[in-house]
Amino acid sequence: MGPPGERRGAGAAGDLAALAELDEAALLGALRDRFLRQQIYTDVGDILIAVNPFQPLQLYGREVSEQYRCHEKGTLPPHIFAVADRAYQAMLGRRGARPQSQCIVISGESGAGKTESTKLLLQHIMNLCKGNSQLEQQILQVNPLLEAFGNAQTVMNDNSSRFGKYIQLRFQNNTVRGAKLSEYLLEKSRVVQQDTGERNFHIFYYMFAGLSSEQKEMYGLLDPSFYRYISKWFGTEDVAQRWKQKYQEVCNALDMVGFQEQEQVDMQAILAGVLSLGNVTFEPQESDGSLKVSEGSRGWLKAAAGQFGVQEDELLRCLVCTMSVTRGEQIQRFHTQQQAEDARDSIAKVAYGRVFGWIVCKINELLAENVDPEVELREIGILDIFGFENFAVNRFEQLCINLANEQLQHFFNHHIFQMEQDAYRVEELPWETITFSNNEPVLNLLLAKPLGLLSLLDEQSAFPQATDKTFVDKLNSSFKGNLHFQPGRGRVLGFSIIHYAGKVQYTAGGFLEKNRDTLPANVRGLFINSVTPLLSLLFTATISRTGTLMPHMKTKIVPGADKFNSTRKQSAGAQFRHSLMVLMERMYSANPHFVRCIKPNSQKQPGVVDSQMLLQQLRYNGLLETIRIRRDGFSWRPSFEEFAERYGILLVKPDVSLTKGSCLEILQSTDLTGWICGKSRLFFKYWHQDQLAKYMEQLERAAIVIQKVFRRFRCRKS
Ligand code: AD9
Ligand code: MG
Repeated sequence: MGPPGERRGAGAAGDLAALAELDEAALLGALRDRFLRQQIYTDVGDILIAVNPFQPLQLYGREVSEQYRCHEKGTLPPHIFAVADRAYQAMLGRRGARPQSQCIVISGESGAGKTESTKLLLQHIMNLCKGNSQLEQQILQVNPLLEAFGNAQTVMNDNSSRFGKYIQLRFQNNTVRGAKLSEYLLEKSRVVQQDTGERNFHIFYYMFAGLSSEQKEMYGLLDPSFYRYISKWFGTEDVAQRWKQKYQEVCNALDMVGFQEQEQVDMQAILAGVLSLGNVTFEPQESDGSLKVSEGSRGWLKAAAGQFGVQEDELLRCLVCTMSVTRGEQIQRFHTQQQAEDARDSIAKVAYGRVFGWIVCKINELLAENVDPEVELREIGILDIFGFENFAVNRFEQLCINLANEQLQHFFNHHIFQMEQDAYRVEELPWETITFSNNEPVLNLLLAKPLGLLSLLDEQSAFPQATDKTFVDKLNSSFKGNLHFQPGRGRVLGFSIIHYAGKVQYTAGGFLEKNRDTLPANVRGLFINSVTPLLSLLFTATISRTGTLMPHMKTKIVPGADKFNSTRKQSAGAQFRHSLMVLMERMYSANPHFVRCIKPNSQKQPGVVDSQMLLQQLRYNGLLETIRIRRDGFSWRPSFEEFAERYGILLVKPDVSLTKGSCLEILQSTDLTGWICGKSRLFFKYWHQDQLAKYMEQLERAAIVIQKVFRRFRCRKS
């Protein structure tokens, strides 16, 4: 018996590990042909490749979901539901697996289909659980909320995730008991600035389309075209209709998650405040040259203060000057035009960021588990982060996003190549090493301490006199001759990094400021004293090391002496590095499943394949090497003990010893071929596990028949 695909013929194979010829052209051809026949899913052994169809396909109905429930690999075409099913069954320890936590890692560039895949995985897993408990429904329903506040249109994707998320579904036996959401690095800068062809977060547009005129009046909202932060373009009537519908979905989700009406009102008032604040501009006072609000934007300042529920003059003070206390004395320092504009934008970003953090907190409260302390808790984690990005202008955010993708690529390489090869070496099996492009050098360049890029950035951020220019100088001298680093060319201050997925040019402007991520002085005090209860709460809360909001510690702070600023907090880069580390730890402790999403063209068109683009993704995903290792390698490597314990039953005799001898006896009782016996473990191809599962099922069926016969026999006797 060979891999399942082989039996169906390699040409139409859903499993590329079964392809007879293996080179780039064959792989590209197979994927393209399948895609053009609307077969968007393809297996490479146990890894799923998903090519984005850019059109709704009839692939995800309830009946399909039922078909893939507890299915046997190879009997149905590759599907995202099959991955969910495998993870779920493996978590429960069915089909020959050891019961264990699982994680599903979805990767691919921006717009490749990660978020859609995540939703489908969740849908199928909830269906596997049963699909009708309140918690299961709630897990599915929080998504519109997250997308409205955390996604936006970019040039690469109309619904691009501007934050990363890891969803941990927690199970006891086969029932979901709770879920926890971790969010990573919301791209707050989008609130105040978007590049050509891009938009702000969806929620702002949904609000304008969905609010009634009375509501808009209540929030003090005018025509959307007035607001600088969102003034780009508003689209056609159709688009407005869709946004209106989306707004309704958001409201429903807010109700469902349990946001009080007052909280919802406050939240929208804060969003309105952010928009008004964005229109405030400054000009020098004639008397002393310090800044005042420009005549034309006085109204906006007043509106923002009203929407935030704070005093207008206090808000103004935060914008045009910094108050500090030195040796008991209050010192007032006036801002330059640039500093005032930066303060304005920082306030907008921090207010929005805290609203988002609070929503995630509330969702976590809603989905928190209700467990039986006697039963072991197991998890299925699903990781959906922002994909690799390479825009015309790449900033600090892109660097963090691409770092996360490097880390994931490393996780993939580690599981697919390194672990496999290490196992062969230890067991002294002959194996010509498969070369794969190891991205450790790039990770080192970014993460090493004390000389990696993020450390150098932190070092510079700690110097008040340092600038983006001194930071770049530092990089240029530290990374001279590094193969993955190139100094910037031309007039723009910047540098390039050669990532696993290609070279990206970064603009250094704003790196220091974004990394410091300081709250403008006195803002915390200002907002804590807001008459809008939610805003006050958001700023009394503390932010944990991992960036989650912990709303407690209600202490009043007197405006003017802001303690928050004086305590040193972690830089944005350090926080991100830390949360990535926590994430990786979680993932390394679980059994991984991989979904590699591929974007077939950059015009987001259905039925179109740009071969060059496809090829590039196959290359940097290391898919050719993956296929080889999955075809020639042995991805399942149980120890003798593990194997004999699980499959000893196939010998149908009492007391099977957990030794190599028993393992060989078991295997000889089957017709499995192609496995290898090492020094302490057995080496199997990925499909052997399915074949063994069949023997187990046969045995189970036989046992049931024997039981029935036995019962009938007993009945007759009595
Ligand atoms: V980003 O890194 O967040 O910018 P993703 O998450 O990889 O990116 P996303 O899932 O948002 O991409 O997919 C982009 C668009 O492709 C979606 O909005 C859909 O219009 C389209 N898409 C993706 N997958 C499917 C699918 N299985 N069926 C139909 C799909 N359309
Ligand atoms: Mg996404």
